Amino acid sequence: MKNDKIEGLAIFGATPAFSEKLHVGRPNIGDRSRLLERLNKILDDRWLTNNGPCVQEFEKRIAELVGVRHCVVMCNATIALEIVIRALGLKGEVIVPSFTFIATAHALQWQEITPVFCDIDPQTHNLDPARVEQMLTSRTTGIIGVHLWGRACNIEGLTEICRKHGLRLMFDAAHAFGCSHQGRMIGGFGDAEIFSFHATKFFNSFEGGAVVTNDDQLADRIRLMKNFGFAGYDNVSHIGTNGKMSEVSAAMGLNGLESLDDFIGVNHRNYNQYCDELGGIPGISVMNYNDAEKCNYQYIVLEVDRETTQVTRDQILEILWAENVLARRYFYPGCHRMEPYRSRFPRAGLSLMETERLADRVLVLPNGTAVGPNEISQLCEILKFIIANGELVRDALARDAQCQKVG
Ligand code: T4K
Repeated sequence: MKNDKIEGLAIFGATPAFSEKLHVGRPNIGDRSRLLERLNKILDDRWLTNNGPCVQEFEKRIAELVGVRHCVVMCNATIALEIVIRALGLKGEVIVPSFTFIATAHALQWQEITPVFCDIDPQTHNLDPARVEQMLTSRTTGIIGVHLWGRACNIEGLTEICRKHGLRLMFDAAHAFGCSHQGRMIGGFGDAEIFSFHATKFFNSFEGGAVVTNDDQLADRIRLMKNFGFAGYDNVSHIGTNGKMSEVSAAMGLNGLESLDDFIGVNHRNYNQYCDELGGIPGISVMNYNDAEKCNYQYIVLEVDRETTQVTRDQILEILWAENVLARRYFYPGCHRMEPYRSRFPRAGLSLMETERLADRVLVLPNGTAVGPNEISQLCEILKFIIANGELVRDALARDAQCQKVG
């Protein structure tokens, strides 16, 4: 903090603490010269897409790392979700959390399948199996669990429900690359799991995603579907789309794999620092990762209890943005409060109380190789100052808002 007075905050006119913006999803790059070598080779070989050598190597490396029989990489995780949903023959209704990125729900609705939003366990932020069971109807064909923040959802509970009711089970593992559950890598559970390698993920291929599965027939179908249904030259055996990953993306992915441990190491170090600096502050808590599992530690998730802090999560967000810290409210306001779901299911919130409560409390802070210890210290100082002066800050913000209204 520039001084110990609230006038030292940028929102009240001071210079922002950071001259450059601190982002939540700043991409990790890895070894740049090695990447450029790979890109040059792609250009020299003039093989740019359609199951080229980089894609094949990338798929092999991921399958090995995750310990699954099949990996099919794709242009992004949303298309991968859509293709798996179709390949599994889902229809009617599918149970999903509302507290997730909108792609989880859209991948269903895009195919005229109804996403039925189910509430979460407030401790894990993931689907609550007891509530899932209450949402089943005769139209339910499957469940999509999301391993939010890279923490495994209740895989055993969901598996048991699917077994009992003859449902398909897939996982949106967009956040969970490099993470494990009870010592087994995430990727090998359910009928299939989907990773995202989008630029904002700790491990990226610019844009990209992958389906991983141990089901040979499903993998065959997915491979056909992501390539227009082509089973060979001039032979289309299936309806399909274009979900292919380009060689450039696969090269970036291969490059990232070589630095995977470094990326995770930096995330872990940053996470520990956040925990140390913010631990014990009343009214805010840093979501914990289980160190006994493999974690990618990508998301630094803060929960704000406004009754204690006196300032709301949104006011803290506003103050941070003024300081050039672009924290985010993932996954506010919940899918059910976005279109087309808000209009289709106006009463959904009644059964999503934990989702709504959490969506109003969560703040995600910057992490990754673009954030260093000094920046984290400075950011935490600002947070500590806000909380220590909660009432003063709240009243000053209210006065400012009043002045703006009058002005
Ligand atoms: N399922 C789940 C549970 C997901 O979280 C996601 C994606 C998916 C499925 C679908 O996966 P993909 O089809 O995308 O592979 C971002 C990402 O676009 C999205 O991929 C991700 N989840 C979601 C959690 O976050 P936004 O709206 O936050 O993106 P944006 O552009 O605001 O970027 C976030 C921050 O990162 C900004 O502060 C800017 C910074 N940034 C971003 C990009 C793209 C950079 O510094 N450099 C960059 O290149 O959605």
